[in-house]
Amino acid sequence: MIRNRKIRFIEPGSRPRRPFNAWITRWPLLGPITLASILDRHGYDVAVYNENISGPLLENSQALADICSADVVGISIMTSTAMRGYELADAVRREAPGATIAIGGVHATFLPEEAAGHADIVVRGEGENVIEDIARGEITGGIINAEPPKNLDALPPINHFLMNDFEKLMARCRRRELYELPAMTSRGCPHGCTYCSVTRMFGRKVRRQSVGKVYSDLMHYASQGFRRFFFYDDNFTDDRAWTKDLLERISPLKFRFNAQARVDFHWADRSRRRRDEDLLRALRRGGGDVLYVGYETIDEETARQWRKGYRGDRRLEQRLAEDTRILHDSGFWIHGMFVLGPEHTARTADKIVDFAIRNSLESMQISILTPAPGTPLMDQMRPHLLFNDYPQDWDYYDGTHCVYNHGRLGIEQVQRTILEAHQRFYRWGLNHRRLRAMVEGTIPLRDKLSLLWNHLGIARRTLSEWREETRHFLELTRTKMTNSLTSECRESNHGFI
Ligand code: B12
Ligand code: SF4
Repeated sequence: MIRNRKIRFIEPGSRPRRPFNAWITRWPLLGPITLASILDRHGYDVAVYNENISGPLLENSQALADICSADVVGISIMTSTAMRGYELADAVRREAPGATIAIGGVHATFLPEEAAGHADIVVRGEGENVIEDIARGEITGGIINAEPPKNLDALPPINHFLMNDFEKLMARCRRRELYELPAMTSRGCPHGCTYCSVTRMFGRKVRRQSVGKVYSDLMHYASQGFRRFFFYDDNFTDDRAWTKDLLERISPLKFRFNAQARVDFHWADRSRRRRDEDLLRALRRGGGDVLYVGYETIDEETARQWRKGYRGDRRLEQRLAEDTRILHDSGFWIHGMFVLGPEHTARTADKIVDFAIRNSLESMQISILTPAPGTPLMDQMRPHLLFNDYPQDWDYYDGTHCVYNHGRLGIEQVQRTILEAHQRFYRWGLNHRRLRAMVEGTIPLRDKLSLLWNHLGIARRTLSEWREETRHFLELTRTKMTNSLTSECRESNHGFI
């Protein structure tokens, strides 16, 4: 009976020309694949379509026929993919009126009524505890508040091969062992940054898998030929004892991994006197080599305002430089993530790039502070939003488009500033640290050259598409501004214009 139930999940594609598409096409969201893995284990006929990997589904008649013949179609949306998700849901509804459409994901969690306009079922929160009821046909409609799974050890290892065209993605990476296979060992974050959806979505109390469970999942992935991982955890190093324990267990296996961490995670005390050398060593020995570091800002006042929780007495910039040096001395490649807010100017972006170049960050990105539904920032910014024609304007809520009237710079200048900042940084292309990383380390030179070639190619393509996107976005902004001025005039002229 269950075996006859056919379930298809979809991760809608990122909009063309979105600057970070090269990475989005590499790393799928884990939500749909996790839910599919649960159903697969229970014997359902299940598959995941990821438009970032397979291309536009509405132009793929074979994929569309497969999706439309499913009993349940589950669509996962974040804010920047919400509109595309609705387009897909509407198309499935037209083609296959009998299929049950379920929408979930972080955007649907905070705007369930909007999503309900395109689906039979909207799931708020984590879907593990309700997905089987939906698949079995026991839940057929409504907005469901799902209880989060308490015991993450009960989840099966993720079956990435349930994703259609996963092999195509592997082929792009030349060899399976070079692909950073996504994994996630925890849910939730103890911090509460005003712009972030994570604590509101997954909670402040972090739920973590046991070291034994993570170890056995990694061994399972290794048996499929994977040797590199990307731990999607929002703060991989937060629980020191757990992190050391895991890394000690996996160090003999010689895996490599990327992870997200705070820049100051290596201090064992709040006054920055005692360094946690054991943790740094364990990270290296366990195979950590790329760290995604959310610096967000190098400016004291902004750090306070955004509740970054940086500690210490000296100037923030000096402390961040010291932290960066410590991470570099331990051999990590650092991708620095920064944010430009409404209180900032072009000078702020310049200072960030100076900081990134001076401290030899291997790569970096500056995002535009963007409000997401359900966050305190959204409440503060609502009156200033120019892009508020929903759902289509959600397309621009991706941190690379300024969706509000930026009081200090104006939207046009923000866009130019952000683009020029990246151009300036990436013009340096090969900094000495990257060159050194090329010659040192364990990856064969041939693979390094190909990785480097890929990275440079991605940077070049990304910047050229970004210039094009900026032109398009600025035209749209001008039209919106003219329309909003015209309607203000109309109101002040009592409708005579
Ligand atoms: C990995 C990651 C990325 C990767 C890959 C993303 C991709 N393919 O889109 C990269 C680095 C490229 C990236 C980019 C971006 N990201 Co990101 N990313 C993440 C991260 C760290 C993990 C995602 C994940 O796999 N989570 C774990 C799984 C289990 O959770 P989930 O996918 O949400 O699924 C659960 C539920 O949502 C639900 N569910 C989901 N789908 C469905 C479907 C059905 C039918 C049901 C029933 C339930 C259900 O059940 C699932 C299981 O519990 C999250 C933070 C986080 N902790 O989730 C941010 C996050 C998703 N990203 C975020 C943002 C803002 C971005 C960017 C806009 C940032 C930028 N400036 O570049 C871009 C845009 C990407 C895009 N697609 O357009 C925000 C999204 C906020 C929002 N409201 O949309 C998040 C939440 C982080 C944050 N700080 O708030 N990201
Ligand atoms: S930005 Fe990072 S540290 Fe802040 S709440 Fe979100 S996940 Fe936690």
